[in-house]
Amino acid sequence: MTTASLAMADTWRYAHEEYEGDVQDVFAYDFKEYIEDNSDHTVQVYRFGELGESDDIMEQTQNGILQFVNQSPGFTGSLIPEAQIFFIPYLLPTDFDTVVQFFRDSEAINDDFPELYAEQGLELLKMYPEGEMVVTVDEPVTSPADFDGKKIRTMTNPLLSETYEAFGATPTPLPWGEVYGALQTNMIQGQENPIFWIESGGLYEVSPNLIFTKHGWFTTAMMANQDFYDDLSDEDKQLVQDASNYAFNQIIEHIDGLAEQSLQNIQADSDEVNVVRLSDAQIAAFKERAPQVEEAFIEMTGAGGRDLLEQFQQDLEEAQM
Ligand code: 6CS
Repeated sequence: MTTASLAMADTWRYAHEEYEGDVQDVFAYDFKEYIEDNSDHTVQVYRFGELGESDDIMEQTQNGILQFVNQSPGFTGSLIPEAQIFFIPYLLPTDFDTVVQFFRDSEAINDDFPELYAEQGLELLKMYPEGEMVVTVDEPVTSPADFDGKKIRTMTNPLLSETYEAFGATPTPLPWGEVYGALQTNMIQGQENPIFWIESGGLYEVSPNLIFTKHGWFTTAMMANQDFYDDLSDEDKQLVQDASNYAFNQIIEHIDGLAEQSLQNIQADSDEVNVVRLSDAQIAAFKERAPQVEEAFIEMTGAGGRDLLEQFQQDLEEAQM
């Protein structure tokens, strides 16, 4: 290594919301691998809890203490209201190939969202799906009436509360760190998450009815502090973009079949787990409540949100063709 290249070798700090081997961790390590294989830079990855909750790592990124952060729209929704679009139920299809195609090609995802994140000092690098949402509850739920009186934990954005109210439940927003304990002590009776996370966080141990409602996908987003990104050389900007694309392609391979494998692991570990796959007729009863959530989204985001939703729907149609 020459002195010149040594002087250019930086250590970039990158925090995400999950544990070792989870989807965001795999993405972060793929990103790190690409950067380190193709430059003199180093990426230091911080996992859940090392630097605080999701809101803490976002704040640290906006302040420039961290260079990269992976924060899910479930939490970013309070900062960027439009990011709540992912919580309009039954907007995204559950078919894997369509979802992947959508994330690859969508104008809303790849052009509109970067502008919204830029307004908050963030350079959005990738949005990607982690898995289909599954609701875990203390008792089997097959209709909105079954949710009556049940406190369901939501990530901390107001639109997701609207969704669970529309579904007949009592939404209870909580940061991740409080979810297991709240289920264990019956302060809440359920929550939603992709299966790999239900396995990884041991949620099935304290919330054993797994309800496949088909109402959405857990989506996440990886971004950089914008001042940091803007100050990079053109070469390093390209490196960061290429590393993001590399990690995205790797993660799509990683999540293909992951939910099925995680469900098998859960069932091998516990006899208590009860899988409830809602029929089309049962799903229809939840789906017919989606329009009120869509209206709430537009109320929260105005004309910009309406345009984004139209673009989103057009992109979805194109992905389904
Ligand atoms: O439910 C949550 O809060 C967490 N779920 C996932 C899949 N990733 C991180 C997030 O904090």
